[in-house]
Amino acid sequence: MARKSRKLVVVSNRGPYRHEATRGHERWVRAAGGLVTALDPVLQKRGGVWVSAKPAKDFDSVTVPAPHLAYDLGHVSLKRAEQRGFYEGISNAVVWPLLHGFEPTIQVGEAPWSSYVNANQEFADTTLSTSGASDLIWVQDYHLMLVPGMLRAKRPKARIGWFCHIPWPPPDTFGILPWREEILEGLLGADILGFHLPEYAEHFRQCVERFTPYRVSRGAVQHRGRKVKTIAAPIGIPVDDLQALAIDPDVGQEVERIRQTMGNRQLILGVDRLDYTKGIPERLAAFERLLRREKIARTRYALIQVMVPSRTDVKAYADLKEEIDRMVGDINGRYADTGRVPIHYLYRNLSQRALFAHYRAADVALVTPLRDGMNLVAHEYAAARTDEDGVLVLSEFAGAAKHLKGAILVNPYDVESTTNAIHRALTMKSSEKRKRMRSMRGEVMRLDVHRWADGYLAALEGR
Ligand code: ADQ
Repeated sequence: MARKSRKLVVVSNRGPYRHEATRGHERWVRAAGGLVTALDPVLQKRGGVWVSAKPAKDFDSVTVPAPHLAYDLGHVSLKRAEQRGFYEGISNAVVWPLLHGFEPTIQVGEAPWSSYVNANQEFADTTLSTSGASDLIWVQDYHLMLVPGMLRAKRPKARIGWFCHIPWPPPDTFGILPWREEILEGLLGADILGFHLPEYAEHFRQCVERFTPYRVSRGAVQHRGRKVKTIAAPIGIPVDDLQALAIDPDVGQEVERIRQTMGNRQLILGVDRLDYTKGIPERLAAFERLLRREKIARTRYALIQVMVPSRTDVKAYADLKEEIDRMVGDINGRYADTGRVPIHYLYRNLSQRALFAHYRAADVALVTPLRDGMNLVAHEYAAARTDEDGVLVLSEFAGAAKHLKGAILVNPYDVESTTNAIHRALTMKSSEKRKRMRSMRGEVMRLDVHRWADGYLAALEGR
């Protein structure tokens, strides 16, 4: 079968696992975040190689049992200074905010662009030495936008894909980047460029038309005698595995424990990487308004906010952490009674089991990013609710909103209407909840991550 014979080589900045062995004590950790959630099950199923940066000791991670890895790990070693410039300086302080449309947050000029170029070259070199001419190479995300071009220069006939896990903005925003032409040129080294939504792909093509001499027609760019296709490929989650986890009896016991601990109040849940794109302060403000407005809210409702520490070395993230700490303290100080606080705030990773127990225990999930490529927490919540209970309040600015029509959609900048949406979710009739959840679950199954990968890789192989 031609399909199985081509080895898959995934290339991303952050890899899936790190193994530690200190004084006879072994520990495996798995990286937190959407990219690993999505791609690990794909590689576990297909096999192949995952090339990534050698993980730093302090990366955002969850301790996991030793995995049975069905694929190989390849590592790129970057010098500390180069890693800082490339990862913190350019990728996270400039490219991430800009592609999310947060222009005022970008900090151009603090790190040299050469660190991004050099790091991308290291990734390209390791990929070339780890792969063969007929392998499928699938580069991931905004850290590695020059890698497709660097691979193409050495291997003109290779099949190279790139996938964008975050939004792609219109040309007026993208055009702010001082290195816009180089980035587009780098990406156009690929055969297939994938985006979550048609509108992100459309924005990308508009950027090509504005900032390069290449012609765009019918979803493809004519690049130096080759055709580069742009496609919308909305990502999903490994639905079968996660549904099995959701109905595991241990998870069921944990659900009971959470409910009892929370005094059988109705539970509202937020789960995020700590990031300013996720709209956490706005969400806290909406919950505060509910507490202020409805006297009974204090005794009846509780918010559990779980946040994974993320990018703690970038200033904007440290500032946000302080702001959230202060808000949670203020709200709890004002509305708590002895033995009962309105916001339970966990600043750490949960194991997948604990996370799914929280999804099952939550009457309402709040997924209210200010901008998000897709958002897999929304998918996970629906997958966990095999009981067809629970309501999702979802930002219209998450890619997931284009798919999960059973959610209550909100504009997270509009605090008042978010408060109303939370209230509506908490008081919704069971029959309406069931109807909405059923529709979302159908869509989450349709967007299963294995289908996503099969569809993308079929396009990459030209099938
Ligand atoms: P992220 O910004 O990381 O991903 P998201 O898609 O929501 O966002 O994925 C987060 C993942 O981390 C989920 O699988 C969630 O379960 C996990 N997680 C979050 N908080 C956790 C906690 N406290 N403990 C344990 N696990 C936790 C990027 C883009 C998204 C896009 C994905 C995939 O920003 O828009 O959906 O890539 O393409």
